Amino acid sequence: MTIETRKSYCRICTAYCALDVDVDVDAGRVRTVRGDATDAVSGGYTCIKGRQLPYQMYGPARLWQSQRRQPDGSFAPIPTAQALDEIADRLGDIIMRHGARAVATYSGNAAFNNSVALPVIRAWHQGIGSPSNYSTLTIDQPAKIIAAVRHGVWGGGGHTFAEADVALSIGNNPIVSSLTLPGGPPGTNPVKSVADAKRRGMRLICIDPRRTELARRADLHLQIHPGEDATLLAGILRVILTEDLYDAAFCAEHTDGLEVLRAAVADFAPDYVAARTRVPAEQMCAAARLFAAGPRGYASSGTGPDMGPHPCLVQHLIASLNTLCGRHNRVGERIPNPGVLSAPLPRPAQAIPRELLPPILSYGRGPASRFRGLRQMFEEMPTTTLAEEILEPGEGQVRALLTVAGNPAVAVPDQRRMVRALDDLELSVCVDVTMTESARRADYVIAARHSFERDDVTEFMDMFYEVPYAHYTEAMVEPEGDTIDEWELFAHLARRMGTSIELPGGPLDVAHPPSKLDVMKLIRPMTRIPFERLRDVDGGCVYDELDVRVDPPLEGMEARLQFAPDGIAEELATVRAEAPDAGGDPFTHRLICRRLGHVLNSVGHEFPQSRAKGHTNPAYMHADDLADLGVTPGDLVEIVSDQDTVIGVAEATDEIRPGVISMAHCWGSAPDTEVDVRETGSPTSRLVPTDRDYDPITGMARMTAIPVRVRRLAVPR
Ligand SMILES: Nc1nc2c(c(=O)[nH]1)N[C@H]1C(S)=C(S)[C@@H](COP(=O)(O)OP(=O)(O)OC[C@H]3O[C@@H](n4cnc5c(=O)[nH]c(N)nc54)[C@H](O)[C@@H]3O)O[C@H]1N2
Ligand SMILES: Nc1nc2c(c(=O)[nH]1)N[C@H]1C(S)=C(S)[C@@H](COP(=O)(O)OP(=O)(O)OC[C@H]3O[C@@H](n4cnc5c(=O)[nH]c(N)nc54)[C@H](O)[C@@H]3O)O[C@H]1N2
Ligand code: SF4
Ligand SMILES: [Mo]
Repeated sequence: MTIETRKSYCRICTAYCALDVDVDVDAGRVRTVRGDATDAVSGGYTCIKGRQLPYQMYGPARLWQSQRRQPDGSFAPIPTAQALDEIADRLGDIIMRHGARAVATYSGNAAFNNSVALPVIRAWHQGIGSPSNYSTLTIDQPAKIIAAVRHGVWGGGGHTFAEADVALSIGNNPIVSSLTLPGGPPGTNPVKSVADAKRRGMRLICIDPRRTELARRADLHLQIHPGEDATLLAGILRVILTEDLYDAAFCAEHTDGLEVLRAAVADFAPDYVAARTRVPAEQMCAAARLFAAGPRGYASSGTGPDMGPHPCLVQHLIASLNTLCGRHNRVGERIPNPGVLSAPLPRPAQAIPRELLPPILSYGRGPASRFRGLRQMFEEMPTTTLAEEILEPGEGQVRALLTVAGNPAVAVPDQRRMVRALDDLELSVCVDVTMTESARRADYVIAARHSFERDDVTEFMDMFYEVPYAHYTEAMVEPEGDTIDEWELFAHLARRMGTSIELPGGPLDVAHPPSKLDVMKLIRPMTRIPFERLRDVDGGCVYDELDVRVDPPLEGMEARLQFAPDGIAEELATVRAEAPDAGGDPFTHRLICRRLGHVLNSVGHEFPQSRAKGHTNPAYMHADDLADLGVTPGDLVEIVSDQDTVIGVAEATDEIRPGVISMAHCWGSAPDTEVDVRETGSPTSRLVPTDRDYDPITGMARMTAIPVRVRRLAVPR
């Protein structure tokens, strides 16, 4: 057996940890992986999920051949090319009968880690004339993009964690989630990054209802009552404004609306904020002063505040906090990471006018949803409306759904309706590496390439790294079985349907598909470092030669950052008028979102080492709550929201306060299989309504701070 070690990176999550991959060249198979200690960013770090990549690739659950549903409901293998021809013909027929809008795509989390899938899918949709392009973006953190558009984008970029004197992290636990957001603690090699920062004296403030792995490392942990981020941030802004701790010169030169914001937060006095958020007033004031003192540092956030109430307001307040304290790079400063794959455009020290932002940074225009007055944003439809768009008859009804690298049956809010919708489709296709809960309900399941069978580049993270880093990987082995890369699948459909895929650099030749590298170049025709150079480097690399400085403001380009764009003062008044959460009946508890280290959403539940860590998503509660309920760890509890009910396995934790339940999502199966909760977990998405309690701009459902009540279930263990 000849083993060759090749460099690549893990694509289970966006940490993109660099790996040394041992390949058995005789068998053409990946054997083992380990962290690449020489990598400048991940430094050898990996997690339990990534170390099981060979199992994901070759384990019994791997799908090697596409499947077609038989009349009796079972699946039989079908050549992928034949399946795609049949699917293309059926899509053509559906478009003829119902119009192009009837054809929808839902791209899941794993699609973001294929470096060309999403742009190709977007262009394919434009080619067939269907706006029905959905992804997890709109059930994740869409509020961040809305805030960037509404508040404004600073051309010179913001401060990074690596150079921060103080960092404020809100509802983000990168130590477990590995999620990196601009200015926040890096999700790649997170333990070391945070330790290094603390060693050089950086102060860390965390706002989280749970004493997370990150919060434990913080100088100040503000243990907020779930869902009260808008109140707390308004309070912090008020302290900074009333104590004159802000960058008045920067604000005078580059912003509008400061006095409106000042008036809008005036009623959020420390005692009021403390009563609502359950963060002691002194602690809130200390956090405000510490953050404002800087002088460098950034306020960043993860999913916590985005899944709660008023997500767009909260993100606006976070953006405003950074601007208020002047945490933007100034003329002549070096931009730590200008983006290796970004176009070499000027980076001026000013706000970029809205009309010059790329289409992905847009909302409120484009086709309207048929529901709740929502519209396309980021050239996508809101995923919280997908089930209704499928189920509700009338013009524009979705009749065919292509699910790419996602698992809507467990991930999308209002699970019962989503599952009903999947079953109602005329044509349901899933593209996946394994048979998922969604795939089991599909007409066709297309066997996808595993990441180790694909060329890819660290596209999604390009702007988020703290240094100009990129990693181009080629496929580790020749693909086995009869699988397909997503972009080739859409090229195949376009060829058969006679439609086009127009990418920024020109049309994709669907009759003679080029190499994946060529597709990357069509998507990004201008990059600071040419793709060929990235390809020719073995492993990840920091392109330190990219010495990009912040340019002076551009002649004739006028735009300012906005503290009080439309709706902000009004929404703050709405928050102020809300009755404080007294935690009374009927909903005694608040269920909050969290991640578990051994799985990624619905991925990895069957990996052996992950299963050994746990095969359910425990309902974590404070010991006092368990005692009150007469429950001991391991007992079953019934968790009821105003939408639905799930069964959970109770577990004790001292990381949260009484009255809070912390529970991971994407577990369990389709409705009515709760008996298996100890083996398969249960889907919190079932508790979440989409037609009430949603954000009016994005349609985002409330997936944290969910009001629930809980009681013991008297069943034998
Ligand atoms: N209640 C509640 N609901 C939530 C959340 C929450 O916090 N609370 N979080 C939300 C968030 S942030 C997200 S992102 C969504 C996740 O929603 P989804 O993305 O729909 O769910 P995942 O489980 O991540 O699905 C990823 C799928 O990709 C497949 N896959 C893995 N690798 C590959 C590959 O290389 N190619 C292909 N084709 N497929 C692959 C996996 O087998 C899996 O089926 O859930 C959302 N739902
Ligand atoms: N191991 C692992 N890694 C993952 C995933 C996974 O499932 N497992 N999922 C991936 C996905 S799809 C995503 S989007 C990212 C998410 O990445 P993160 O956003 O870092 O995810 P979490 O670790 O859930 O951190 C969210 C935090 O918000 C807190 N929180 C909950 N409610 C509130 C609230 O009302 N206010 C505040 N301030 N905080 C609140 C929770 O207690 C939690 O600590 O992780 C990705 N990485
Ligand atoms: S943190 Fe784990 S899952 Fe994410 S890229 Fe690294 S090894 Fe893979
Ligand atoms: Mo996500």
